[in-house]
Amino acid sequence: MEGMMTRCGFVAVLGAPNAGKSTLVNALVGQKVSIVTQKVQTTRIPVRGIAMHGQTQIVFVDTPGIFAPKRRLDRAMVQAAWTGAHDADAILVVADAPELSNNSRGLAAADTERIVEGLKTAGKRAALVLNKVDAMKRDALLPLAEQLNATGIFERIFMISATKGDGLTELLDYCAAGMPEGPFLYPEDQAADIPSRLLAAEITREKLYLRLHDEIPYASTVTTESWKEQKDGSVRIEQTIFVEREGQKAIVIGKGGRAIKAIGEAARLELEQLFGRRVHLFLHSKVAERWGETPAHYREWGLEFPKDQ
Ligand SMILES: Nc1nc2c(ncn2[C@@H]2O[C@H](COP(=O)(O)OP(=O)(O)OP(=O)(O)O)[C@@H](O)[C@H]2O)c(=O)[nH]1
Ligand SMILES: [Mg+2]
Repeated sequence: MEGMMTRCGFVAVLGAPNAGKSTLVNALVGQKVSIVTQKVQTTRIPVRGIAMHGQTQIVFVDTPGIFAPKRRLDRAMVQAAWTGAHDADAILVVADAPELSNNSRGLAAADTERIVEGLKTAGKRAALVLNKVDAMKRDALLPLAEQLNATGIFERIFMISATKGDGLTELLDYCAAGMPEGPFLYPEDQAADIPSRLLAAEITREKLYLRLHDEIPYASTVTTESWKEQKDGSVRIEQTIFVEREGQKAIVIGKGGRAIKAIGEAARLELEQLFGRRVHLFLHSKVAERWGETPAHYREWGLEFPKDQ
C-alpha cells in the first residue's frame, strides 16, 4: 500500500543444535521452509523464512546450531550461524528448556553458554526463547529463566512451544516491533528464499535422516544433479545421496532397494505438496569418501569453505 509506513528486517534465530530453531521458524512463517529431525546438526545452511505481520515483513534466518566444531563442515556451519547474527536487526536465542533444566552440565547447556558469551563479546542484545515448554513442568521454568536472565544480555524472555504453537503471537509482535522502517524485500506471498534445487535436496536429506538416523550419522549429503521441466507440467528431478563408505551405501539402498525407495517416496510426496505439481524423483547413492572436503559442495550450499586449521 503506497504511502503507508512499512517495516522490514532480519531476525537471526540462534541456538544449540536441536533446540527447535527450524521448527520455530516454520511455525512463525506458517509453512515449512527448513527441515526438522530429531538429530542434532540437521540444519547446515542459513535458511530464510519470511513472515508478514501487519505492515511488517520479518525475514527469519534459521541458522545451523552453534557448538564446538570439529570437521570442516562443522566449522563452516558455525561460522555461517554467527554471520547470520552479525547481520541481523534482532536476535532470538532458542533453548531447549527441558533439556537445560534437566541437564545443566550437558552439551546443550555448554553450547547455549557459548552463544551467550559470543553475543556478550559482540556487544549484542537478544531475546531468549525457552522452547519445548510442553515437555516440562511449569515450575521448573522460573529458575531456568532467572539463571539465564542473570547473563544480562536478554532484553526479553519468551516461553513457547514451537510444535504446539503456544506463545508465538507475542514473539511475532516483539520481532515486528524491532524491525527498521523500510520497503519489503520480498513479495508479500513469498515464504522462503532458497533455490528450489537446494530445497529439494534438503527435503530428501530430511527423509534420509528420519529413516536412517541410527545408521547414517553425518556421513551423508544430498545433491540435486538435474531438474528438468516436463511438457505435462511435471518436473523430473535426479539426486545423488553421497556417503563416505560402501557399507553406508548398502544401508541407504537397503535390502532389495527398500530403504532408498521409501526415502524417495516420502521426499516425492512432500516435494509435490511444496511445489504444487507432480514430481518424478530419481535417487542414486554414491560413495565419495571426501565429500565434506569438496569445495564445490560448499559453493552449492552458499557456505564459505573454511581454511585448514
Ligand atoms: N516437545 C517439543 N519438541 C519440539 C519442539 N520444538 C521442536 N521440537 C523437536 O525438537 C527436535 C529438533 O527440532 P529442530 O527444529 O530440527 O531443531 P534445530 O534447533 O533446528 O536443530 P539443528 O538444525 O540440528 O540445530 C525435533 O524432533 C522437533 O520435533 C517443541 O516445542 N516441543
Ligand atoms: Mg535446524
